[in-house]
Amino acid sequence: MSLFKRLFGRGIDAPRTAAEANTDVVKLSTATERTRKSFFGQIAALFESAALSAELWDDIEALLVQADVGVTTTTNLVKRVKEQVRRAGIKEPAEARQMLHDEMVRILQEHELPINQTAKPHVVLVVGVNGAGKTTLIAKLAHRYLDRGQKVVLAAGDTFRAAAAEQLETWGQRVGVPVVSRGQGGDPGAVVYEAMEVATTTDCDVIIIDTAGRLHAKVNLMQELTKLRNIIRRKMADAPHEVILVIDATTGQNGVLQAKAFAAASDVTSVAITKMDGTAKGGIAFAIAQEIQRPVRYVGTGEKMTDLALFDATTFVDALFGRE
Ligand SMILES: Nc1nc2c(ncn2[C@@H]2O[C@H](COP(=O)(O)OP(=O)(O)OP(=O)(O)O)[C@@H](O)[C@H]2O)c(=O)[nH]1
Ligand SMILES: [Mg+2]
Repeated sequence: MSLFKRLFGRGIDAPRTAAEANTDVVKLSTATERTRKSFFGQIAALFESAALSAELWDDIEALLVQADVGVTTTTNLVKRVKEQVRRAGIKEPAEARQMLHDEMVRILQEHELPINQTAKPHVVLVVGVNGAGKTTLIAKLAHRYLDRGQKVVLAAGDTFRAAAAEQLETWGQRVGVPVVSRGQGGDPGAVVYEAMEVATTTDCDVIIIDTAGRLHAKVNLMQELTKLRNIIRRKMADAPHEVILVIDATTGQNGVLQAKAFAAASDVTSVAITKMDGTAKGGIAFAIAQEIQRPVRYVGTGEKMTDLALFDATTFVDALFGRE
């Protein structure tokens, strides 16, 4: 199936033309360059060996763990591929490589869901630990939706951190979308309520809500998110339509565990992996898909508003193995 066909129907911000789909591919490919040139390059090179030996599989396993695929995910993955190779009687390393490739795609596709974006406004809640890249992701999403002809409003729901609202306002100006904000110390619930009203009265297609990554020690972040969700529901019963969990690719397995706790406590619908451009350990995407059990929907590929790619499992694995 062509990339365009795969991406088509993945929401109102999916590519509308083959050329647009290609920009997502180029960004994913560029952002995974460090991973491709290090661990996955070495894996690809191992498959150029003359024969499939136990040692070769051990080396591959070690490289996958080093690339942050995670010990459990790696062990299960290699076990499955070895079993498939044995059953199919495969002797050619190149064929085994294809099986590993396909199995890796399968891991990433396992939790994929059809995306339904028919509600107006489509309400997106963005959550994640502090510094993960939530606010930047929101700016990128706003830019992407705007570019697709959608009318967007942002809600500065992080009223805890000093300058958080200003950061979102600055992004709003840069991107060219309105931001509902009450500054530091305001009630996030009131901000969200007002933004929902603004979205309805100004005929917005999409509302994207920023949230705090950290609160006072005595305030439970998860309870706050539940409260926000209830306020949103008072305005629109089936919202939020998307809850995107933002995970920093550079935080390693520890970051995945932290995110897992987050996902367990909030109804996350998908994951955005940020800072893929800043790591050689892009294998983290597999650990995330396995541990969080949600589809990866976006990848952050840099600090600019255009540095966002819609995730596609096949494209991602192709990029890691160095196929264009
Ligand atoms: N290289 C790179 N940097 C990124 C990416 N996404 C975010 N960043 C940087 O990461 C830092 C933190 O990003 P924010 O968007 O402020 O993170 P946050 O989750 O909103 O943080 P808090 O509001 O403190 O919870 C900023 O310096 C961003 O420029 C990315 O995809 N690539
Ligand atoms: Mg923020």
